[in-house]
Amino acid sequence: MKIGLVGKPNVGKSTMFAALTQINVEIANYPFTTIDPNVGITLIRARHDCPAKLLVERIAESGRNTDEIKCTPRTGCCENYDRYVPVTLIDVAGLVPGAHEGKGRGNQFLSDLSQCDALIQVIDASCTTDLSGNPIGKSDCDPIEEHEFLISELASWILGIINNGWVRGVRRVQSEGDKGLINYLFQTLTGIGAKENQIILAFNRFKNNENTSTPWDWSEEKKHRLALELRESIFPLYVAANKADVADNDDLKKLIEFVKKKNSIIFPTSADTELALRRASNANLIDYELGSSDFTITENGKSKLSSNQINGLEKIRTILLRIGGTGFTDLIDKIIFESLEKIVVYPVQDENKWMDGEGKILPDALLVDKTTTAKGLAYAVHTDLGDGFIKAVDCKSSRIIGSDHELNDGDVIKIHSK
Ligand SMILES: Nc1nc2c(ncn2[C@@H]2O[C@H](COP(=O)(O)OP(=O)(O)O)[C@@H](O)[C@H]2O)c(=O)[nH]1
Ligand SMILES: [Mg+2]
Repeated sequence: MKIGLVGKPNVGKSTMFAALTQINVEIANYPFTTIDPNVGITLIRARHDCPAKLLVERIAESGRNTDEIKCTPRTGCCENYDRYVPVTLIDVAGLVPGAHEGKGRGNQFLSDLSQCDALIQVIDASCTTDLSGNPIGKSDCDPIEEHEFLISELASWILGIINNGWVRGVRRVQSEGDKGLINYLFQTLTGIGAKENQIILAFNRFKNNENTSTPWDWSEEKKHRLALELRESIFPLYVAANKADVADNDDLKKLIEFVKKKNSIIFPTSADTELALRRASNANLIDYELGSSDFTITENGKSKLSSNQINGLEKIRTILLRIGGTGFTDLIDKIIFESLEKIVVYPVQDENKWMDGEGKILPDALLVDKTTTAKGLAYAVHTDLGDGFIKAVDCKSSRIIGSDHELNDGDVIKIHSK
């Protein structure tokens, strides 16, 4: 699962990236935080207790000792049965007007973008920069325009790709009908990560309002409308209304209403604030729970912080209370679990002890689509496991489940395979 942070320069993408890829849940053995200067891992909390809790309860009920029963996540981590799973973040710098024609860091920008499953547009809701990111002082800029500009830029990029060879490519509609067009789109867009079902969804939405015959005669405007639908399917776009700490409330409200009307997700955010809080938390100066709208200064903090630093933190507290938290935890949680409809499931090798072959308890927590079947999970773990699939066991209920059984959030699954 990869989420790209996009937006014009100076809106706070890198600050947000730095804040979210700092792993600030208490763990010793997390293998990596940053893979690349602009690729990192953030952790999101599953919406259920780690199944280790149930395991401990069952073992305790049977009168056995539970001291050694702790989950051992291979990736992510677990704290007090809050299970955190990794999501990759990419700081996709370089969006400027004309990026789709290669302006700015145009081509690098587009290849970074191709890897993403979803995008968060970071918008400067405080309106202190122009469309190219130059500081302009507080002005009557329009964050909605900024949002629409990105949507149009992304569609132009997609249009550029499908237009290359269009007339010859869509000829197959003569013999194959709509299917020919869908195949053509899939073939040209697979390079930017498009899946066939995404293309079919986009095409069907387009077809609701448009005549899809004789595509070789379509105007550029009509193809652009198709590109807009394709963009929406392939790169769902969400919004962080950043610099909310200094934004004008009316501007913020307008933007939020606009984005919500399009059924997308938006939260007011403050990347600066989140970064400061996570750094202070990592240094054990404050106790800050992700997503919270307050924090406490630790004993260590009280002894180490200067009065200036304490004042700084109190200012941050005022901001936090006013904007109701920094917004990021809610934003990413809603994107992953509501909009993209992901669930977290736990494949194990031992259906009674919920261990892998090395005795690790609940080592893997996988983020998969909520329509994932038992066999689909087998494939997600390993192709061989999928190819040799015989049956699976729902370890919580000990019931045998077949290949087409759809999994639920929090399931612990043992796969039997040849
Ligand atoms: N007031 C305020 N400033 C912010 C916030 N997030 C980032 N900034 C500032 O905005 C400027 C640009 O941030 P940066 O992350 O480099 O933007 P990028 O070009 O989009 O990567 C820096 O001076 C940041 O400190 C925020 O939430 N509030
Ligand atoms: Mg940057």
